Amino acid sequence: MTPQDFTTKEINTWCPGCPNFGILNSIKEALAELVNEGKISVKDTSLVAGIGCHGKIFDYVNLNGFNGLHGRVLPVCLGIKLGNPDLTVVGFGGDGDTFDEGVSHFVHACRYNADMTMMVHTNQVFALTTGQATALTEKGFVDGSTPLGQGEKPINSLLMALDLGATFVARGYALQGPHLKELMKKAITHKGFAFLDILQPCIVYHKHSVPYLTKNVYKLEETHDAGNFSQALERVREWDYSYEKDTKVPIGVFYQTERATFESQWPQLKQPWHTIDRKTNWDNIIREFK
Ligand SMILES: Cc1ncc(C[n+]2csc(CCOP(=O)(O)OP(=O)(O)O)c2C)c(N)n1
Ligand code: SF4
Repeated sequence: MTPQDFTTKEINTWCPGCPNFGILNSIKEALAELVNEGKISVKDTSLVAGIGCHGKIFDYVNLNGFNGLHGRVLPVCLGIKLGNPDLTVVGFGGDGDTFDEGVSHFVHACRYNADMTMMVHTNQVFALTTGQATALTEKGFVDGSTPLGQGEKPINSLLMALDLGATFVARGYALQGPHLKELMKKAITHKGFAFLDILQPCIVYHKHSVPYLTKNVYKLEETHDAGNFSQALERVREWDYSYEKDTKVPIGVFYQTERATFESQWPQLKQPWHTIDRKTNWDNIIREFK
């Protein structure tokens, strides 16, 4: 397979130059490579997206799935996983989608450790609705809905995920495609809940993050042990999603571990019931409605 095999006929309506294009390219490359390596199959892979600029990725990747409600990516992913644990499930959310409307789902997804992946397009604004502050926007950010400046500190989503028990915690940068593709492959093949934060600066409503990130992003790989939880905590604290100081911003896999998945602990799912070829008994159904 090639990345082009995942292209759809939909007209792309992202702003020209939006880093979401980088995410789109990387996911198509990651999926093609995983299929070619025999690690996933197209038929058994499901894509879920939320509502927002990020959510349009649903239209641009040729995979089955579900474009859900704002903030509800994770419950849909979990429903798919419980319906058929053999499927590979990949969710895409915005930072508003995931950490405002959908924050409770994120909390429990980290705790449950179902075998699925959540990729968050972190642009630190509600971009589709013209740039209001999200839970990840830096303090002091001014826009039409916060004319006096955003009052609260942003959530550090990686720190939150670690504390809540996510078994794979990583961050990529939409403008570093090859590195992001590798992170996506690792996240998708991880057994358990994988959280991949993707820095995706919105070049319309949060454009100051582009030069900042381009200057400060660096790769963790050489100096970091992803099996060490204390080290992971230290590294995710290096940048707090704010822009006051010229702080380095690490990307890469911060933490990876193994523990029992949510679905492996459900006795009902130990029987391969979802593979049974069930026949519809129309007579019974009609009788019920008569
Ligand atoms: C429950 C609900 N609240 C609000 C909206 C309006 N809404 C649609 S898209 C959007 C912003 C999405 O922002 P984010 O999730 O950060 O994604 P981005 O557009 O930045 O990719 C909002 C607030 C909605 N559709 N549903
Ligand atoms: S508004 Fe921002 S996030 Fe949305 S498509 Fe345009 S540049 Fe991308």
